[in-house]
Amino acid sequence: MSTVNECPTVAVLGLGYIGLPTAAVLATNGIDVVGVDTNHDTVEAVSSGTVPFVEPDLEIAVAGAVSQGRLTAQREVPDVTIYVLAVPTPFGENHQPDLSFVDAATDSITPHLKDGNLVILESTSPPGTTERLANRILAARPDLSLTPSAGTGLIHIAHCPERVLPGRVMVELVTNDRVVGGLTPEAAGHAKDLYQRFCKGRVVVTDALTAELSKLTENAYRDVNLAFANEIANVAEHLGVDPWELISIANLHPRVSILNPGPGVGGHCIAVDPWFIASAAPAQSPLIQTARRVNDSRPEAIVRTVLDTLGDRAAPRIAALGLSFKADIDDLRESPAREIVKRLSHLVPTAHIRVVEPHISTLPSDLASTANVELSQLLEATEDADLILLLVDHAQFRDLDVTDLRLNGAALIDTRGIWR
Ligand code: SAJ
Repeated sequence: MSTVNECPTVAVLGLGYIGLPTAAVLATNGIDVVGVDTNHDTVEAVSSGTVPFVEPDLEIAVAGAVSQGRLTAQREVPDVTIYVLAVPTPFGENHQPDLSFVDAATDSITPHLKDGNLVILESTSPPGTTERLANRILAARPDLSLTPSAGTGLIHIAHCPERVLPGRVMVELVTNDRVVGGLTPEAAGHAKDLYQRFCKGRVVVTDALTAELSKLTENAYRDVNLAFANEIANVAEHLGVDPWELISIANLHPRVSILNPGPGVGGHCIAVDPWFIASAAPAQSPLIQTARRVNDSRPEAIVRTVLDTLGDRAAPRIAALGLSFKADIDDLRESPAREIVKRLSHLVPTAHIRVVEPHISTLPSDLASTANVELSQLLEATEDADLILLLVDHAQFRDLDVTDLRLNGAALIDTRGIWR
């Protein structure tokens, strides 16, 4: 049997935080890759070798792959041998998974599928999504099947969840171990062959359901650990203890390793994925659901601290440092910093909130439409501030001389513990 990987051509659907780096790494490793995105601006940006978001070392990889002709971008789905789906999997009402992007991407490739093609779902997905994808394809294409059968073409389908850390994507894509879950062992084998072209870590093979759940388990594990740190911070702050000193002392124990508390847990992964477990097994996942709620309540705790600190000060000037969901990136998705600024702007309408976010050039629409919030520069925001609220530990803020800020007489709330 000829394998799909002898001389593969790959289409990556979704040129976002995961799809574009994956497309670039595949192309850099000698594979012809077509990036597909429904967003015209994204297609234009990638076609000209640029990157529409911040991720270290990505632009140089994209520019190189585009200039070599290995990576192209377009809105139409091409005929290739391997389709990689890297589209969003958000949640909707009541934290129920929204698979509309997966469905749309599936439907868009279905007419193009041919005997021997491989479809890989990379999007972090609720249990059963890979099977659902297969059923959708097979319902529309009765001429295809997952196992050899007379009169039908063979289609291979696998799930290979991404596990890379934003900010380190280009490194971790290559060095992390990968898990490949096939709907059939043959599908898993073909997917493994593809990832082994660039992945220096182990490529572990399993079934699709286990692969789906493994990714969700990893992020739920981290979320539960973050919830512990944030709950300890709540306890410490309530009792007048410095949470970072407390945790650093507790961490001296050889079998204790508590994470850093913060203003909450954001991003499109850890703040979302545990709900996919909760949705699939609600009665079996009380700890995971409680952890989500603990982390989701942290912005409210920070807002209360800010209100207590401001007291009855009239028309307070607040410098809010950072808006992204974590350090040194521009991603505002599910960002607790953004949530805190939004709540403050509503709760203290007389406040003037200057947001300093070095990685963006315009405020997101929910804040831009708020009269008392503006995007500002560090010095401008802090020089006459009544309160400096550190929300994200960007390098630019870590390197600040905090003594200078204090000299201006502003109150200081450091939600990341970087200026202790
Ligand atoms: N955070 C803290 N304290 C810490 C560490 C993180 O408050 O000590 C906060 C961050 O500020 C952020 C949130 O937690 O708001 C999540 O950040 P993160 O760096 O822990 O993780 P993500 O969301 O950037 O990436 C995670 C990673 N998963 C795990 O580490 C298990 C990554 O490997 C996944 O690929 C990614 O989710 C994903 O795409 O699912």
